[in-house]
Amino acid sequence: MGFALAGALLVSMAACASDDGGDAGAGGSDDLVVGFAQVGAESGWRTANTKDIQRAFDEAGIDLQFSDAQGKQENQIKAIRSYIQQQVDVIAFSPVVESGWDTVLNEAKDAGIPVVLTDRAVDSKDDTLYESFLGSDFIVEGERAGDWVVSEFADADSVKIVELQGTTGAAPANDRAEGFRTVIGDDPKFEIIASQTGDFTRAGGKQVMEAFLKSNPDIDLVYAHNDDMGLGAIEAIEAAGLVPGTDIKIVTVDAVKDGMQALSDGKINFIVECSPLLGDQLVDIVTTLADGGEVEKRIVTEETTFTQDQATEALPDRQY
Ligand code: GYE
Repeated sequence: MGFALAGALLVSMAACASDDGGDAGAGGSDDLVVGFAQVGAESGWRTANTKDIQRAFDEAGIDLQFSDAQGKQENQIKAIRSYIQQQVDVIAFSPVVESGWDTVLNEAKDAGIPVVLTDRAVDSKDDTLYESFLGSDFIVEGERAGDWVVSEFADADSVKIVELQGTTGAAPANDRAEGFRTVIGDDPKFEIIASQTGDFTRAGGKQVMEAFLKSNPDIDLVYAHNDDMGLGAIEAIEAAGLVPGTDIKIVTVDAVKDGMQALSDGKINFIVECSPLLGDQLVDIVTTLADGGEVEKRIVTEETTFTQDQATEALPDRQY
C-alpha cells in the first residue's frame, strides 16, 4: 500500500471508529506495515534495541517486517530495496556505517516511502532523504567519557590510553572518538598510545586488547566504545595477570546489564549511558508520519552516566 493511500485510509478509519463510538487504537495502526533493517546482533545493546522495537510494534499492533544485516551494509541495502518493492508504509533502519546511502534513500524517496533513521546517522548532504533521526548524541557520549578521565586522572603526570573503537565508519565509532579527543586533547599528559576497532563485539575487544597488552607494558586506561568490548578487554587483562579496574582503569559506553555488573564489581570504573530503548518513540514517529503529521527532524535520546555506586543502585531495576 502506498504511503499517501495508507494515510488517507487511516484517517477515514479513525473517523468511522468515532462515528460508531468504537476504539481505533493508535489511529487504526493495524493496517500499517513498517520495514525495519537492523544492523545485526553484535552487542548486548543491539539485542536490547531489537527486543524493545519488536515489543513496541507488537503492543501498537503494527506489522513490523524485520531484517538482520549481520553487520553488512550490502545486506541492509538489499533489505531496504525489498521493503521498497513490498511498498511498506514506512522504512526504518539503523545504518551500519555513515556513508554510502544516497542511492537507496533516493529510491525510497522516489517510491514515496518515508524513511526514519534510528540509533545511527547517515552522512548524506540531502536531509530530505529521511524524515527523522531518532537516537543518541554520540559526540556528547565521547565527551562525557573524556570528562570522567580528566577528573579521574587530575593528579597524574602522564596517562597512557588505549582505545577500542566501534565498527569502522559507524557513526558511534566516529563520534565517540571525536568527542573524547575534544575533551582530553587540551592536556598533553593524555596520550592515546593505541587505537583499533574491536567491531563492538566482546570477542573483538578481547583480541585487540591482547595485542595492545603485548606491545604496551604500561597502559593506564582503556576507553572502549561499548560495554561488550570493555568486557572482552577485562578477560584479556585478567589473562595477562593484571587487575581490571585497578591496574588498568576502564571507561565504556552503553550501560547494559553485564557492563553495569562489571562496574558494580569494580572491573569497569565508569560507564556513559546510551539507551537502546527506542521502540515507543519509533512507534510514535511512524504513526505520526502515517497520519500525515510532521515529526521532528532530530530526536535526541536522554541519557546519564554511572559510577560504581550508581550502577549498584540501578542494577536491580535494569531491564536489559
Ligand atoms: O553503543 C553498541 C552497538 O549504535 C549506539 O552499536 C549503537 C552502538 C552501541 O553495537 O553497543
